Amino acid sequence: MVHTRKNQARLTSAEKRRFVNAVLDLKRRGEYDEFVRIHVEHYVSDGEDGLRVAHMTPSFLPWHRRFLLEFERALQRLDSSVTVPYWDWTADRSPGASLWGSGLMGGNGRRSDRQVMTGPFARSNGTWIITEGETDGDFLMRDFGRPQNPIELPTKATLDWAMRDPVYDRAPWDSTSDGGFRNKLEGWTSGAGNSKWRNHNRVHRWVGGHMLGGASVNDPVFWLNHAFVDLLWDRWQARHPRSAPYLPEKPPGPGKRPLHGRICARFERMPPWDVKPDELIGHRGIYRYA
Ligand SMILES: [Cu+2]
Repeated sequence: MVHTRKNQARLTSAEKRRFVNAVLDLKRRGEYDEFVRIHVEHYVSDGEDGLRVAHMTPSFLPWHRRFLLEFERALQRLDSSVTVPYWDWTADRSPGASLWGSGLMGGNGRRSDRQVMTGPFARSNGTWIITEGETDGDFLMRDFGRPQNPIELPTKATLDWAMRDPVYDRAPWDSTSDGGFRNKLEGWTSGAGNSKWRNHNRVHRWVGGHMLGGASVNDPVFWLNHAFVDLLWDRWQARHPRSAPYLPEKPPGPGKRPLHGRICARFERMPPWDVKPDELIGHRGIYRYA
């Protein structure tokens, strides 16, 4: 059956409760931390060696699509009514948004140690204990808007600038790609200061705390950000029906150092699932966005 992912702002309190309970249940079973580990393991950047499958790479979108699906399936094994909601950060832009209420994500970290004190993921509730990734403590941390060096969530205009680009991605297919929808949405730039972070990356910066690094999955809002990013790939395809939905088609050849073996072309397999970007270009028959 096709399931529907909804905007978090339109969830009923019962839907929020069921989503949160399934996430907490997954955590108690030890399965949640497996998702944190997978994300940490696949966090390879330009400057490192090896295949970049998840970030700074064309397969940023299909890799996270599959990652979300795995997570959603795990939740649905516990409660078949649950789907991953999405956070439209061009609309819900303040710490007062219902997203951060105690029925869903809980609020900001406190000033002293950035520890989240409200909602289901507060350490004091006893379930949300951080075990994966480097942290100052075993509690979830957030630092909304980074008051010591303020940053805003991405604007509609910056998102539209990414959505307008008719080319999926461009060589050198990394964080320095100077055009192409993928990097404009993922958000790496050569800019300085606050202009360094755009769209998806800027959301991670704005939330702060655990959302900053490879262990960002420790903050459940990770999934709501990525569900919106996933929806944006759909919208981009609908807006550019004549564009290739994924690039590159073919892997860069052995002569093309340093690209060879660093990225996944359309028909190459993405670890850890043995699935090709091509198989994740659509999701009809699995889920839809409302
Ligand atoms: Cu990621």
